[in-house]
Amino acid sequence: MNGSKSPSGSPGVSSSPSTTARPGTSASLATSPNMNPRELGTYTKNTWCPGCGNFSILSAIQTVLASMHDEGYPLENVVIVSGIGCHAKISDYLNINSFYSLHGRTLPVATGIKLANPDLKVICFSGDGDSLAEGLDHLIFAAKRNLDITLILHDNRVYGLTTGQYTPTSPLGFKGKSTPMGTEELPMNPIELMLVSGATYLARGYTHGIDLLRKLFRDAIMHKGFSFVDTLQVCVTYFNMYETYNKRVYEVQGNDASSFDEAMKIARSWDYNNMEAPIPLGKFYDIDKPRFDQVFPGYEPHPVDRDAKIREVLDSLI
Ligand SMILES: Cc1ncc(C[n+]2csc(CCOP(=O)(O)OP(=O)(O)O)c2C)c(N)n1
Ligand code: SF4
Ligand SMILES: [Mg+2]
Repeated sequence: MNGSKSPSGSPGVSSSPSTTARPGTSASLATSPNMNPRELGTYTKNTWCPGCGNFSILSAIQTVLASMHDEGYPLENVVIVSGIGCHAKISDYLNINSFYSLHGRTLPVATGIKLANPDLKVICFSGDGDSLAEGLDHLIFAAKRNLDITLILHDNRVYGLTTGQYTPTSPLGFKGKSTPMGTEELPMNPIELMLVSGATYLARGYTHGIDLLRKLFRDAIMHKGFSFVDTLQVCVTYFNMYETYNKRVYEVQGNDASSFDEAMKIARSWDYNNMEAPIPLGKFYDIDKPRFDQVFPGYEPHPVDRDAKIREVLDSLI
């Protein structure tokens, strides 16, 4: 991985510590207790619109990563992968190993990283266009394989970066740049799709509910297997759903997360189109199942002498 944060919209890789990290923070990542989540920020100019739900996702993941650090988890073992879209700029704003990939190709990159080094925690940040349109096949296969990867979906139900076209989760009649008369398509239900595809952890969060969001992100990252958090991330500029969501979201309580049928029932209780139905948030499904990264032919965990490897790379540059 190279050491520079790539500009917004460009594919590339960067490693922590990055050149845009706040000074004095990188060396402390693995050692100092009680990390301030803000230490995981960067100096890159933030270009998200004021009020965008992406800020909550950034803040929630910073808190979760800082708490993992405080519990002794080495943050150099975390890699984030993003697609292309407004959501993907999170790679620029987080001082963590990152790979800014291509639109729709978040999961192939994450799969390669995980299979090459199964000791890494791989967290994908993807958009509803990124993973449910152009990258849909990759999403289904990642769930089918039950890869040990987390995917946080910034589900704003619109193409934000390209200024407001409909996506697979936009409701029927959504008016945007590509559908000025309103879309004629019914939305898909990503949670239902992930459940039948084989994902082993499913949850929904909302960017106006940061405590729950942190809890779900942490839970999903700790889960062994493919975890998917559909995050209702409001795009204030092209599809402002704050008022609607604020009235209708509620947290599921007491559900049996080991039950496929119960998870399906909760998932189907809101179909992304019905403007009246309550919208469940929380953990819907959580089971154990063999994972692809355990059974991949030829896979064997191989401890690496990190210092020797770094010396070898440095020597090769002299
Ligand atoms: C291969 C490829 N196809 C299409 C595009 C154009 N493109 C860039 S971002 C985007 C949509 C982003 O929407 P989404 O994934 O929902 O992210 P958001 O901006 O809403 O966070 C598209 C179609 C591209 N850059 N590369
Ligand atoms: S266009 Fe929408 S998703 Fe993109 S930064 Fe602005 S509010 Fe957020
Ligand atoms: Mg989107």
